[in-house]
Amino acid sequence: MSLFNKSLFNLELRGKMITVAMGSSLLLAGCGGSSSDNNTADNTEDLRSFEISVHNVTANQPFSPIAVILHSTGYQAWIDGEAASTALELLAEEGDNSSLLTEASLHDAYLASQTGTGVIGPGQNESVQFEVDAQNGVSVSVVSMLVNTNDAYTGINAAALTALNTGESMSVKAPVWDAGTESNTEAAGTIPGPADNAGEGFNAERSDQSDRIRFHSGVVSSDDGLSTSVLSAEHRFDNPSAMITITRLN
Ligand SMILES: [Ca+2]
Ligand SMILES: [Ca+2]
Repeated sequence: MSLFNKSLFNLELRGKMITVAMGSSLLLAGCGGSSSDNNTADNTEDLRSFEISVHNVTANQPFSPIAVILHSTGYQAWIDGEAASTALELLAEEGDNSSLLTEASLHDAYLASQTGTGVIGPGQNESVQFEVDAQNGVSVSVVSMLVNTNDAYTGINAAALTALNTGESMSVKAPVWDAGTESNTEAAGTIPGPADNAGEGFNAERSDQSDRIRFHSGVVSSDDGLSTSVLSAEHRFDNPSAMITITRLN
């Protein structure tokens, strides 16, 4: 089992655990005897439900299982131009979202999170739904690796959803980011996706010269003169790599 496949296996287990935990939370909310129509002094909840749908629009860059986090103001999965956290490095190099989700769950601004159920292939999409208490505001962050790269990822960084009315949607064209933690060699043995069978995922050494998050400059590929690249023209990408649609359900 390659590192990537092993990560997916662990993620699927984790996904089930998170789903159970969320279900329990919703059940407890329902048993409290209050509803959004009950304007008692004690009822300060502002329950809102959202659907987040991630559509892969690349030619041949499968997405690792998505990490989707709902939170109030203050949480950021990354900061442009600054060094990636180790949790983001793990996701961007190996597609393993477990540390990022754990870190988010410990943040004061955390509301809820889910992992995707598996890889989202080119042309495919996956949707997840949430119900959260939005009384302190609600934003969404989404992170997923482009697995036929060294350390590229896509997503949304703390997009505010508070102004969305019931039934309204917003769409985000998500660009590709370079985590800045691994050099973009495209070389055999360095890429966890299917373009490089059994390539290495996470390596704690920060071999990228910059060690800062920035827009990804794209892959070169063997078709464009990088003879040591395991990638070909079909692995190129241009922005956006994902269309992410958020709908407020109620
Ligand atoms: Ca890089
Ligand atoms: Ca590294």
